[in-house]
Amino acid sequence: MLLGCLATGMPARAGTVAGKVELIEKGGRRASDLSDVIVYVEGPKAKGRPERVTMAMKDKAFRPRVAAVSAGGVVEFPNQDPIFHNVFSVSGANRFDLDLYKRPKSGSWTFTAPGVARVYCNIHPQMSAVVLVRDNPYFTTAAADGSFTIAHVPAGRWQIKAWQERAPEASQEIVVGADSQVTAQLVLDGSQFKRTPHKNKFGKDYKTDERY
Ligand SMILES: [Cu+2]
Repeated sequence: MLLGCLATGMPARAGTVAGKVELIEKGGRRASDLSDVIVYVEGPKAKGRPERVTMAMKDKAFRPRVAAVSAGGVVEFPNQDPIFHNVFSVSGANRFDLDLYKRPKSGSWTFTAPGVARVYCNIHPQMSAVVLVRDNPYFTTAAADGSFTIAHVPAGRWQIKAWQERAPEASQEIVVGADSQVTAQLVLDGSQFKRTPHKNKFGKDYKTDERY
């Protein structure tokens, strides 16, 4: 058993964190689809397994719009539209620019810096996505009904956090024991959210006419 744990890189003393997340939208309404919420454990530092996540560009939108990887994870950005897109980010150390390509070409980026990387298209201002880069592999995307399960979390006292782009992070302290399950309930408050326009890759406003 111990050998097996070492071989897979999983902690020998670990438990499961499960629970539910809710999101309060503007006007106090509860969100009915929570599948763009990332839930993660903060505290334990561990290298993730090599990951490759796909975020396609289709009908001038990123699909999915939100993804999480551990540092060193690769996100693939295939263009499934017959028009050019230009994926880029100016988020700190995760800054990148994949330049112009269209279907059937694809580009990818290795995200190395833990944090929130905001991803845009330099041509279409309405295209936006987020890659949450973590310093451990203990994260998951919530199900549409808000439920989540994170397995193999090392034993210890940590914070469980929920992230969604329209709300400040929600967090709760958890104590994970070996071979046990901890339950968490997280409520995100997105009632104060205000959308602000972003700049293009040159730090300028977008022009309204699309040239490609
Ligand atoms: Cu585009």
